[in-house]
Amino acid sequence: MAYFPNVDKIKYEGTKTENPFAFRHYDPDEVIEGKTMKEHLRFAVAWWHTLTQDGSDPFGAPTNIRTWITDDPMQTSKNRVEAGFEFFEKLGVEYFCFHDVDIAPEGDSLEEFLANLDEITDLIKEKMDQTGIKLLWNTANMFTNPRFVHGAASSSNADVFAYSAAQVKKGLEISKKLGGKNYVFWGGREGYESLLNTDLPLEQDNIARFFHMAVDYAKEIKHDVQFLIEPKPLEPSKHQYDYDAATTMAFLQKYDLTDYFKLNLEANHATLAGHTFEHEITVARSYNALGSLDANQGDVLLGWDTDEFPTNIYDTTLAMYQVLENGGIAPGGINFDAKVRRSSFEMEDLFLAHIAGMDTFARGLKAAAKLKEDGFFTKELDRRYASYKTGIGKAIIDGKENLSSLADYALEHDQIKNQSNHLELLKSRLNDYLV
Ligand code: XUL
Ligand code: CO
Repeated sequence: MAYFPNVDKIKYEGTKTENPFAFRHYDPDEVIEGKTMKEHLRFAVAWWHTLTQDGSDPFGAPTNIRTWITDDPMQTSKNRVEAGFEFFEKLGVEYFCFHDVDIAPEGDSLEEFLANLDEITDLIKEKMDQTGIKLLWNTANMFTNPRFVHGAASSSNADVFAYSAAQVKKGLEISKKLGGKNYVFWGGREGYESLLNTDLPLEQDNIARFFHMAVDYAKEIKHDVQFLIEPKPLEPSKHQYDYDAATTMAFLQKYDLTDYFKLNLEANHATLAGHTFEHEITVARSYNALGSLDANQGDVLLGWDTDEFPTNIYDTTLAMYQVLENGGIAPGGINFDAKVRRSSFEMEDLFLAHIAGMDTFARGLKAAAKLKEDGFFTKELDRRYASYKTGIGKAIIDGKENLSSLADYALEHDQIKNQSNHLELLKSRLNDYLV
């Protein structure tokens, strides 16, 4: 049975097309900088937003029409596998991502949950083998169930730590079974509500212990997977420990985890942390820790994680510029951690939303490649930092100076001349690339 009988395989038709079910900018086979767009972008669909999200919000009931929902949770999960693969294939997306609870019902016990996961992942594996569609990453949902009220690995209750371990153990086994490329940790409840009753050092030590156990288990089962942490400053916790890229890198360094972990950066999380997406990507790159991207966007008028589909080409251009400079994002990808608006409730809206996001990233990629080809940013950086190429600047970089030698130099060069940045000119020229 087809869940999207009115939608055919989405094709690239160019900007002249009137067909809403077509790509206008994303041509999977177009070669840019020696790689096809498909290879550059490595798009993934998020199971939770596309297959399980119902359109409810804190003030309103579900709105989404989803024909896979039945009264039997296990049947619904099976239908979602069917619908999901039809959707991925028609959209032409090569990867998908999920939390354990997205794909299978939790049932009444951990044992039942694990058995349900086995049954559903068998089905998923069959579909993967038939279609060639791959798992970009999976993760454990350790934030929705009431047992995580005080956290998961950071919980004050050691039984919850143990339960979380069981979930991640299974998650890694599933990752191996399905050939997952990455394994994600997003610590929605790994933070605190009040410092008055929180042992912050113990909680962080425990999270690190937990991560080391995950690394050890992946080695034990011989699963070579890239671990990723997804930073977010708040929501649902008031303060989350993995606040942003820089905070998370300090944590990874402190606990000796940088060999195993990189970052999965999400645009809307950057906004919540008071950063731009490209700031987070740039910080990660400076640590050689750019792992993967969760593509979405927030709303400047709303202060929460709205997870909208990305449609802002300025942001995707700057993000893709960093990805190109990084030499690509593999084994990571660009996962649409984005949900259709509550008012876009038809099944077909799922296609329209992903097409919008994919076209927006394709435009970003094309603009970024042109910026790179023209040396737009490198010329500007060369100009701005020219003082470090020769003379005293070069001597500083070469490690030939110290405070005394520099003080002697400064005494003779204290009439300092700075140059204007002409930043408005730069921004205006940048706009010429966003066509
Ligand atoms: C929450 C969020 C998660 C992670 C995976 O804001 O982004 O969906 O991507 O747990
Ligand atoms: Co995310």
